[in-house]
Amino acid sequence: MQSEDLFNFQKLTPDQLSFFEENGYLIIKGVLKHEGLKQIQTECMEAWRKEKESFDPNKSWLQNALLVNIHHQAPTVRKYYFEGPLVEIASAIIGPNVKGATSQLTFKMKGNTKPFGWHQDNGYGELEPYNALTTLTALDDTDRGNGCLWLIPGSHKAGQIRVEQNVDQKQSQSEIIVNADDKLAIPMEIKAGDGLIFNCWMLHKSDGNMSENRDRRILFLRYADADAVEVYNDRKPRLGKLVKGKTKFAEVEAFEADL
Ligand SMILES: O=C(O)CCC(=O)C(=O)O
Repeated sequence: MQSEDLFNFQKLTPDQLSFFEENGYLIIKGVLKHEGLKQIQTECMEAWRKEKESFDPNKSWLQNALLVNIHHQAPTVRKYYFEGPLVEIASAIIGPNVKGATSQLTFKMKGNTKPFGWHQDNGYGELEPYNALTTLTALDDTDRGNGCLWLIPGSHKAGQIRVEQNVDQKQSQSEIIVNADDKLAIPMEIKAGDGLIFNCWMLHKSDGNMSENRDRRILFLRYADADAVEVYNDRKPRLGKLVKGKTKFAEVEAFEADL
């Protein structure tokens, strides 16, 4: 099937771009077409069932809710991540040279009542330059009942928030929780197939999925400048597929080039 039958290619308007700049986030309606949503749901569930059991309160967030590198297992996700509408959208924000930085499922299935505290995505694995873009594509309708995301518009303007973690916390990949004022937060209630994009410094969180019969499945894809480096890792280049433009790093150029 052609990409155009699966995805809704679109260019951000000047109004959308200035909304993003001011508020640090943007909801983009219907990035996935009906057929694209169906294919991605099916492929992701196949991968999920292979690796994950049902929610266990004694397991970590990572074990219960994340499945990394989903584009290795799901061909429609791969197409969407590498060549879908999000690439041009990311480029309008990041610039002409863009790489994929992360692909994962963040699934909060029914019964997963664990909240996820306030944080910035650049708090986990700091990248520079500071223009990486998180994109969340909803695979279910998501609202307050099933653990939608909340964010604080404009909070990206505070820049990088440094959270001290001791060695044990770092090694156990424990959550990085930042102080934030819940009263300023707004819920990101979006429909299956819609996209939510936000700045790497955006403060966001989610509550537990309190619904008895609705999953809250999200496809998380992050993009960065093609030359972005990992500040926490001796400033080595983040390895991710070059999806647009060029890079000065040979290892980035070669990374997943044949995938
Ligand atoms: O899946 C969620 O509810 C939270 C995910 C999130 O905030 C993240 O992955 O950065």
